[in-house]
Order: sequence, then structure tokens, then C-alpha cells
Amino acid sequence: MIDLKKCTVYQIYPKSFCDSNGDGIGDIRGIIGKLDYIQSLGADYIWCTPFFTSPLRDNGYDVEDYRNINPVFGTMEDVEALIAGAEERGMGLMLDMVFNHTSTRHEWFKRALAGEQKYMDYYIFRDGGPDKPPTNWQSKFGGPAWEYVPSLQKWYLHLFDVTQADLNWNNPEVRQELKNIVLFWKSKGVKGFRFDVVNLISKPDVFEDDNIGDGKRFYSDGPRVHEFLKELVADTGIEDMITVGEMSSTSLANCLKYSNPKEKELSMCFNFHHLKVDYKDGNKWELMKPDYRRLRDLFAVWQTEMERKNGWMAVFWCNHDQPRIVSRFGDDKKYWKESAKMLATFIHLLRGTPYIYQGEELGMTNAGYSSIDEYRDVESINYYHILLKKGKTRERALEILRQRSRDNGRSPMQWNSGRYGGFSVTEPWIGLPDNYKWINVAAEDRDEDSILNYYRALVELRKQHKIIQEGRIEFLLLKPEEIFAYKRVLYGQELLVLNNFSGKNVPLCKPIPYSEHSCLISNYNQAENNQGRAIKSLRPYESIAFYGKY
Ligand code: TEU
Ligand code: CA
Repeated sequence: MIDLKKCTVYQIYPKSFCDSNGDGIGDIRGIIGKLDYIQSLGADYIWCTPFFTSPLRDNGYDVEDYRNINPVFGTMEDVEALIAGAEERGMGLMLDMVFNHTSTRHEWFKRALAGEQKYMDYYIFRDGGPDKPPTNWQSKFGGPAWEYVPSLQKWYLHLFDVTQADLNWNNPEVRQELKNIVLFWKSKGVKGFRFDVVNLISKPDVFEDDNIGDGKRFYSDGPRVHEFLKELVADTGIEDMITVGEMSSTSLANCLKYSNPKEKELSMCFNFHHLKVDYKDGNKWELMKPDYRRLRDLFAVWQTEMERKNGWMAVFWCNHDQPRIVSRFGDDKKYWKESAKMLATFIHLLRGTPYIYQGEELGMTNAGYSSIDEYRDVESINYYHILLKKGKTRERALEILRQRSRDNGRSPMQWNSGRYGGFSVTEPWIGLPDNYKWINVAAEDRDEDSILNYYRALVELRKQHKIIQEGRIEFLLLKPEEIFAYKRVLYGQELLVLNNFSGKNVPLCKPIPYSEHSCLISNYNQAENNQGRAIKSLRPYESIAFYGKY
């Protein structure tokens, strides 16, 4: 059985990682060429977002064939070489299983559309006239969650894009098909799985209008979700592999259940509550400054409850759906380096399994696209038009996208200061910011003080210290609220982690004794600490972790 507590996962978005054949699109051979780099970070697992056959309406989250590789990304041989190459370097590959929905180009859906009853039962079709969808639910990408099929005189459910039809998990045949897909990849030597929006798979028995929301309260953590997960895991024998469920609008109580080893569901879950603290009234498309107090409280509650009830968390700031963290909760200008390192320290010393999303380890920033033509993401483009319709000016709508678009996390990986950041020899499918000239792997690799080398140090610390892997967690809700402080405790040892989430000098309510040998890691030179033997305040975005025995 693997020891999750020691592990760090590196996430790759293949389309934007490295282009090996000069078509402007990242591919699997590109990843293979960078395995030494990933190993140099100390990663134990690589989670690759989907590269299966797909029309790429949603960049691969619209799967047409779960057992074949999209030619744009490579071949099955390439994937086998990737698995083997990772293995040689002591890393395991985790694949992304998109099981809530398929592309409408999937064979099953085509046969459903042709009226084959067996396959209609694979999806969620409901009768009704063309004028009124079965419920008023909204798609996560904007617009109604139902699409009418005139030839069948029925509607089908799609919680995401209209080309992503939701599967009917109540049908045992569907569950069997999905288990077979997991078994197929397991037999290829894949070491773990990420399950896409897996808490949405169980829909209610009765479909009713949601008069207070978009419908999510009826299908998030739905009635049979735990049963379905237990069955999937048991019947595919993956309980000892690393598995992570992506949970959309979930609850702490449900995540405790998904991740408690006794339940034999998943190793851990992603939740997104901490990445909504800058949504105004919960709306992603209304800008607001981050509410740091709420951010800190959320971590405090989730971390302590997860420990108390034996759950396990994936801890992370970034992924392919999120803006870049240094631009969001840090400062990507004046305190770029300090804030990127501070945000990293905070996450990597928590209780849980840390995830690093490609480029995060360099302090990559939001992309800064200035025209709608530069965007590629279906959600961003849909919402741009929705925002205009709601009366926002073009400038305002673009400002909102500049901060909120998923494309911020999808600009090409910045490898060097050469043309296109070394990502490709031709113009990439999506643009990259000018800062690739100094924010890139080559430059940071040779700079001892770089964000990249700081991430390497953090990953190594987790491997070295049991207290980081297993220590109990205790949040210190100090004043002011920009100070995020916690302790990890393990048999007479203590690790104290202090982080300043602001660009100001912040006095601590009580001085912390300091000695040089107790400092495990910091983003400032502590020797020049002006306060002598005690820390009385933290500098802008300062982060420091002390280790001691008592
Ligand atoms: O994302 C699920 C999801 O709901 C979001 O993170 C979504 O991008 C956000 O709510 C929009 O505001 C997963 C994948 O990570 C994402 O890339 C896919 O588009 C989505 O599922 C559908 O498969
Ligand atoms: Ca390519």
C-alpha cells in the first residue's frame, strides 16, 4: 500500500505542456521529453488531464472513446512509453476518468440518438414538448442544462456543455462499462485515477425545478453517490491505488465519507470552497477582492475536521480550471517571488496530499489576454456573451475574464526565454504572456533562490519529515486575519508555520522566539531578521516554518 502522506502530485494539461512535433499543440511525446524535469521536482505521481479521443469542445473532458488516444496528442504506444518512462523514474501515472458524461460523439450517444433503447438508457432522456425543458436547471457553462432532440421528441441532460451528455449511473450496464474502462487502464500499468466531477453522478429520482438555485442542490453529492463509488472501487480493485475525486459544490460531511479509508471509496478529494472566496455572492463572474478571513477559516475548519474524523484532503491552489494563484491571492508584480513562495509554503506543509499544477512551480501568472479572440475556453466564451447580454460593457466583461477565465491556467508552459517560451516551434494554440522571458524553467533552474527551487525544497521536506506527513494540525487564529498560522504536532515535536497573506509589514500579537537552527524553510533571509532573537512582525508575504522538540 502506498504512503499517500509522503507524496506530491504534479498535474499536467497535455495541450499546454510541451509540443514535440511542431503543430502548436502539446502532446504525449512532449511530456515524455520532460519526465526528467518532473522527476527533478520530486513528484511521486503525474496526473494527466484527458488525452482520449475527443472533439475537444472542452479540451478532452468530452470523451468520444475512453480506450483510444486523440491523434493530436499521440498514440497508444506513446502512452505506454509515458507509463514506462514515469515508472523508470519512480513515478506513477494517474489518468483522468470523465465518467459523469460523454461527448455526444461517443458511440453510445450516437446509438441513443438513432433511437436504440439500450443506449437511450445510458443517458438521461426525458419526454416533453420542444418549448419546455423538463426542469429549469442551468448548465455549468451557461444556458439550460437540457437539450431537445426533435427526432426523439425528448430532452437530454447535460450539466456541462451541450456536447457533454450526462450518463445514467442508475443503469447497471453503464456502471459495468465504466468499470471495464478502469480495468483497461489499470492493466496498462496506470497507478491511479482522478475522477472528474464524480460527486455529480447520482441524479435524483424525481426531476423538479429549482426555485432558489441552478439545480445543483438536487444532484451534488446525490442520493446513491457513495454506493456507486464503493461499487466502482470494489469491482475494479483499485482501493489500494491513489484515487482522487473532483467534487463540485460538495460538503465537508460528504468529503469525510468519500475519503475515510474505512469507507473504501477514494483516497482523497478536491473541493473548491477555498477558491470561491473572491466570488461576489458566490458568483464567479462578479469580481471581489479575496476575503482572507473566510479563506483562513475554511482551511482551519476543513483541516481540523478532516483530521478528527479520519478523512484525507488533496491540498492545492491551482489546476487547469483556475486562474493562477500568484495573480489571485498573491502579488504578481512587486512581491511576485515572495508571494508565490509563501503560497507554496502554506499548502505544502498542511495535512493532506499537495498537488502542483504545471507552471505553478515557476510562479506563472495569469495570461493577460486583452481581446476575446485570444480566448479558447468554451466556458469563458459563453460567459463573455452572457455578461454582455446582462449589460456589462466590453471592457468590463474582458476585465472579468482577465481575472476569472480558465484560460489563465492554460497558457503554454514556459520552458525557456526562446520564442514561444520553448513550448513549441510554431505559434501555440493559445497565447502566452511576455513574462516567459524571465519566468521560465531554464532561468529558474539555475537560480538557487528561484520559486522552482523553493518548490523542490518543499517537496523534499515532506519526504524527510514525518511531522509534515503525519503530524496533527492546529490552526492559530491570530490577529490580524492576514496571518495564516498553523502548527503540526507529532510526539513531542512541533512545526510552526507562519504566513503573511498581505503586502504589508504585519505585527504579530505575540512575539515568536526564533533561533537560526530551528528554521526549516523561509522565503526571506532570516539571518538579516531585524528583530534579533524573536519575530515580532512578518514582512510582506513572509513565510517561515520552525521546527522544534519539546
Ligand atoms: O470541472 C468541473 C467544474 O465544475 C469546474 O471546475 C468548472 O470548470 C467550473 O465550475 C466552471 O466555473 C471538471 C474539469 O476539471 C473541467 O475542466 C471540465 O470542463 C468539467 O469537469 C467538465 O468535465
Ligand atoms: Ca504537438
